[in-house]
Amino acid sequence: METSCRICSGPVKGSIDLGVQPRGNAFPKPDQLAGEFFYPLIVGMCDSCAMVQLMAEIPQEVRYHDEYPYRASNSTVHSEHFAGVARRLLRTELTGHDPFIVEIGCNDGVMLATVADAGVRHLGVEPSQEVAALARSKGVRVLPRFFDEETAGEIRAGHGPADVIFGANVIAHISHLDSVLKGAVTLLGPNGVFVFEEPYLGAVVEQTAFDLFYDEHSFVFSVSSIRAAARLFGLDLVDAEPLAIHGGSMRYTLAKRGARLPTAAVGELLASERARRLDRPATLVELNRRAERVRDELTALLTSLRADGKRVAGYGAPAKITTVTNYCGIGTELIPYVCDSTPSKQDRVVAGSHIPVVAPSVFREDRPDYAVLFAWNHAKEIMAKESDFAGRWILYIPEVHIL
Ligand code: DWN
Ligand code: ZN
Repeated sequence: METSCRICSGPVKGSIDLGVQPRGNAFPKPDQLAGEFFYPLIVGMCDSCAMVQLMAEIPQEVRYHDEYPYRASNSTVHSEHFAGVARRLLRTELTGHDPFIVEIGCNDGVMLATVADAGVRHLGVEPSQEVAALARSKGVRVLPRFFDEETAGEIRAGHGPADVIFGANVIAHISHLDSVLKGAVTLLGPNGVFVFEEPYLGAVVEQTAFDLFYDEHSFVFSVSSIRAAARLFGLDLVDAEPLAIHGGSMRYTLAKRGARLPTAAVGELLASERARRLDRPATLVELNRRAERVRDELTALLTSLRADGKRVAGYGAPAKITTVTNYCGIGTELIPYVCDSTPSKQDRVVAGSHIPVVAPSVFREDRPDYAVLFAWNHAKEIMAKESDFAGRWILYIPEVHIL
């Protein structure tokens, strides 16, 4: 299978095949299972610009509807992280006269609430109504739209140039990334910055985190691919900063061409990516092999636990659970339920594998022998919260192991 790169039109060959998959965050109600949407989850890297991307294109209106269930404030660690991001931007970039920040995909206002509290001019651009309402309840101004070049022009006309455009775990979702980059050029003031943080290809490869691939992640970025994309649209990559969040992310800072000098970190990370062959499609082919091994070992472990009469539950219903359970063919016969603290996911099922999502109280009362930690990027927070759990944790990242 071969397609053209969404960024530079270069050739992209499929290297990772995770089978036929539903949408990661669909979480249908048990009576909504007829006619579920499925697509082939194949991932490739562009031969020319090294951008890692899904081969299929799923319309964004299907993915980010009004009932989009993810709540960024659900984790204490995440809430603290984003309040910290806001404080830092207020200290470093939003210091001039009447500064202005735009956040693409502000979700429930986890970052902009701190900016609003500081009385700084801001605008969240968020098409999903339920999360937008939560952001508004925290005093955040929200424009209910998708961000693209046209929206950027309208915001500039109505509010003036932005000092900062921010996005977290959203820019890699947008298949029309070219329009977002053009929009950034339109909206930013001469010394403005476009800052975004997204799961990092280096972390995905290092940890065999194949479950980071699902419909919402149109791309998985690297420093090399973002530098190339920025250049194509009149921007420079001027900083890159590794982050621990979401199992390993990278924060990228883009500025208008020639406006700022790149930090030393950019060159260092580019060299490290070349050494780790993160710009080579063969690296994805190798990742595919390791994903197959995890799939085989996880299903073998769960099958043998079932044969031994052990009771196994799932913990956390992140979007990632959809990829893992559908790729591995894990259904309710191996994992009868999964618990998650997000009310909008409870009493629903994981798309495709149809594992019911219940409240954590059900898990605590049930006291299973084993729990598969699907929200593995929140391991520390969850294990501390569930310190009374007497069973054992099963992890499958970076490889299948029991704690
Ligand atoms: O890009 C995206 C990322 C980065 O965030 C999105 N497309 C959606 C989302 O992905 P995810 O669903 O994989 O995110 P999380 O943060 O890994 O999801 C964790 C899940 O675990 C949530 O459903 C909440 C749940 N949870 C829980 O039940 N108890 C989390 C914590 C910390 C807990 O204590
Ligand atoms: Zn390309």
